[in-house]
Amino acid sequence: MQTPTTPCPSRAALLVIDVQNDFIPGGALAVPQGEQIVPLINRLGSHFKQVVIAQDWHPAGHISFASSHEGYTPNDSIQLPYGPQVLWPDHCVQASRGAELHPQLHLPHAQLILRKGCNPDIDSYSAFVEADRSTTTGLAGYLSQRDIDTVYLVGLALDYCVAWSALDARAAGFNTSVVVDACRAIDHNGSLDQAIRQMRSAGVNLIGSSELQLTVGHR
Ligand code: VGL
Ligand code: ZN
Repeated sequence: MQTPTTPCPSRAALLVIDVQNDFIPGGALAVPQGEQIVPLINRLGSHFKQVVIAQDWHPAGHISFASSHEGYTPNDSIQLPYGPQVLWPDHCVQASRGAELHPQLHLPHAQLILRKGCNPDIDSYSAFVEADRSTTTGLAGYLSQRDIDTVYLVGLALDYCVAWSALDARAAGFNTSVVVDACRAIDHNGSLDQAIRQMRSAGVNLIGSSELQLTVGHR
């Protein structure tokens, strides 16, 4: 009757990406409807034994902030030593209210909160590898050492941090699915279409939460 989308759910982890005040309407880098995914993420999370929460966590004056570059405004793009960088409003500054996880996010059994984007000179959309494409966060090693071979991603924003994390999870060899209805996108300048194309061609599964088999228990 039920067809699992993953061959071995007990070796799966849920990766909850950047569900933080600054990415919710009212925050500094609001993702439209970002608040709507929180109840679904809580429900999905309760079925996973392994939950990892990623948190965008920038020092003040971070290189990805438009305010750090004279004459630039948010959504401009600049060239940095590691490649093109979109400039953002100041957001998720370490220890600020905006950087806190959404107050309704309820994942008490999550064992790892991974903070990324902490390097003042390198952005990190991905929870696995920073934007220089070589500095790792250690997350792939953490998951492998816990015998995880499958990851499901949810959170914000689908076209930036979720997509980059999913692509890197796939590149690191994990079976990788993005639960699309548990994500919301920024979607500027075609970023969402591009992210979806890239994920598809890399072998990332794009699924709906109803396709996730929850009753046979990840927990
Ligand atoms: C994000 C832009 C800048 C995200 C983080 O979480 O998708 N987007 N920093
Ligand atoms: Zn950021």
